[in-house]
Amino acid sequence: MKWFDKLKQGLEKTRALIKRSFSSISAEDLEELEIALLSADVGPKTTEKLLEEVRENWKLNPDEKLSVLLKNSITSLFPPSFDIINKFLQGKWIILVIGVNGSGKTTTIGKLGKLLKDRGKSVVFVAGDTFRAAAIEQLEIWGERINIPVVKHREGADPGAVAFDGLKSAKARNIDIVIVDTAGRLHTKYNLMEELKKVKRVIEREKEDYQLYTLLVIDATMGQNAINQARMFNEALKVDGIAVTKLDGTAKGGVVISIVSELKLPIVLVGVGEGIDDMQSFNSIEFVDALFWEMN
Ligand SMILES: Nc1nc2c(ncn2[C@@H]2O[C@H](COP(=O)(O)OP(=O)(O)OP(=O)(O)O)[C@@H](O)[C@H]2O)c(=O)[nH]1
Ligand SMILES: [Mg+2]
Repeated sequence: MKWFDKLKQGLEKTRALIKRSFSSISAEDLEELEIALLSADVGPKTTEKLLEEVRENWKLNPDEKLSVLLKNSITSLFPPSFDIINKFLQGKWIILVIGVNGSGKTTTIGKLGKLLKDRGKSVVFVAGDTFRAAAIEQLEIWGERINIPVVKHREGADPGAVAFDGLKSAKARNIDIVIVDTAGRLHTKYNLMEELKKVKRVIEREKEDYQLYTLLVIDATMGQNAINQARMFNEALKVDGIAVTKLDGTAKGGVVISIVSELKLPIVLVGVGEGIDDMQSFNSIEFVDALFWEMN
């Protein structure tokens, strides 16, 4: 299936929610639309902002369709898109992948590794999740599938030490891209953040001519909880960009709009399935087109 079709299919439920609200609506009464946006997890703040803008623009363009007005307002929330893969093709990068357990970190690493390898980059994976049983093996399975080496220690080892070794081995072999997996759960959130900060410090200290990119992985099905997670990780670790996973099959696709509008963090990758080719760079025009597909 073509990428845009996958994205369209993934957004089907979110789209249906929004579409239904357009059936009987007047400029004064946008209540249905408000409910639809909230149900799609656009979030109260962003919903209010969008409704206000739609109302204003409707006054100026009373003949315009509501769906067009909403589409324009949503489009204007996104900063201009750029292709993160192109960015990673320039120079050397260490990509530190963080997020709560089950959000899709390891899967994202496999997919991203493949995208970069297909573009001619040399890649190494670093098994920094030494906490969860079988996490190392899971990363190794991805590595074997796409022929990417994995630097690992044994379960329970210090993730900072694994990151150190991963970098050392990448430098020695002149590898372009180092992708570091991390744990999503420790005994407490505090422990998790402290451990991740430590890993980040090791990387900062040892990176030499590599640039560090902190990629936060967010599960779209978490809806508005995802916003709180993103805020928490960003405060502790300063996130550079977000990968949104599991956009397939959820009606909470509006969370993408909410993240961009409320956190001012760029969404750079979007996952719409468990398969290796089910992830691409995020493009806001494409996202909005898929969200409003056949609505006009
Ligand atoms: N449907 C769907 N499933 C996904 C997507 N991305 C990841 N998954 C699934 O989500 C589950 C968790 O993914 P992992 O990559 O293991 O998540 P993780 O963040 O590494 O989890 P921990 O290692 O436990 O912290 C797996 O079953 C994946 O196949 C996606 O875009 N769509
Ligand atoms: Mg994992």
